[in-house]
Amino acid sequence: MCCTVILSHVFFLCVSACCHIDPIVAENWMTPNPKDTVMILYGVPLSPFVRKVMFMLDELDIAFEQNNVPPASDDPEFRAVSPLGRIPGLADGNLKLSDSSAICHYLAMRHDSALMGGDDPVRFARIIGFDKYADEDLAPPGLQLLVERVVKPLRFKQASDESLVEEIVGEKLPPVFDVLDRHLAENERTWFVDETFCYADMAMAPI
Ligand SMILES: N[C@@H](CCC(=O)N[C@@H](CS)C(=O)NCC(=O)O)C(=O)O
Repeated sequence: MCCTVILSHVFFLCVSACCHIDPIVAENWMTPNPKDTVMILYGVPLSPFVRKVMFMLDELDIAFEQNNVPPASDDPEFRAVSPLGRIPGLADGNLKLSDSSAICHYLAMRHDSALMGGDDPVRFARIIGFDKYADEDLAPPGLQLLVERVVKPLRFKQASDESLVEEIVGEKLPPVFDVLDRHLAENERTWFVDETFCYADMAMAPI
């Protein structure tokens, strides 16, 4: 075990040397600042993924500054946090994170919150399931609708594609919502996982 740790450290130092990465800098990149540092959230609140993180920050009562960068912005400060240009990104001192789920997990764990399910494995698994459902099943048609009905007309002064809107509303969204309606009806639940508000509800709500 000890040998594995030493070998992995040596490997990391060799890779760092070959790639000219200073291991101290690499470690700083991953090190959060003390809890009183003001975090910076990158991304406009129109994005449901940004709103999910805002939800979590608010629930945990964390003060933050918001840099309202649009998706795919070339702003170098933003690209240092989110290299692919996706929003949201979060900087907590030297720590830079992108992806709303990664950010929310980090925030909840750092603040020792039960919003991620605490130490109950079933609750945790259900929360992850809903997060992925929101991300992979609900978000694609939901975002398409947002683009057609909000972004195109308001931001780009373009007409929305009405046949696409019809397809999203008539065919793509109903089966995704049916699963959720059935789940809530069958289980007579107030919130998606159980009777307690948690991260799963934050993942669903913005979309
Ligand atoms: N799974 C990611 C999705 C983030 C995402 O796709 N954000 C969109 C805006 S809603 C974006 O930045 N798109 C720009 C791009 O993909 O270039 C998350 O949860 O953060």
